[in-house]
Amino acid sequence: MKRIITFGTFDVFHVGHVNILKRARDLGDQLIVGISSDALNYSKKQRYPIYSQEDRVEIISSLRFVDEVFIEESLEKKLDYIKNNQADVLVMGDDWEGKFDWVKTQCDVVYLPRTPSISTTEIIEIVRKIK
Ligand code: C2G
Repeated sequence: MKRIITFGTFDVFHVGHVNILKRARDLGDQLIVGISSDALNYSKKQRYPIYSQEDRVEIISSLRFVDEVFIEESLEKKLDYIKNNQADVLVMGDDWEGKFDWVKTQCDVVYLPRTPSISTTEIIEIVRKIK
């Protein structure tokens, strides 16, 4: 049984999110997703997500290729989350390339290419321009 773990905010859920979660799940048997809390998101990006953490948890846990979800409170706790969830592989998009190599003592780390031309930020900008 190979357990895959990944992390993200997954705000304004879009196809780039689907693609990384599906590809992550395909690397093993079970997919566990750490969803950034509203507070963590604020500390990283100086804005709160559009969707609350409760709604983001609801959306991600409804996906058939996701087995378990939990709230990620801090980037520094990554090693604890990996240990507690008995994960064998950490998967992240390649915008995080190299950033989590420090957990390689505990599990494999794989960075997957991002889906081009789509992001939450871009969607928010497009919607803002619509009158
Ligand atoms: N992603 C992707 N393609 C896109 C957009 C996002 O593959 N076009 C991936 C990102 O690389 C990431 C995941 O989708 O692996 C979630 O993206 P975000 O919600 O932007 O996550 P982020 O805020 O970067 O949080 O502990 C790490 C953080 O929680 C990651």
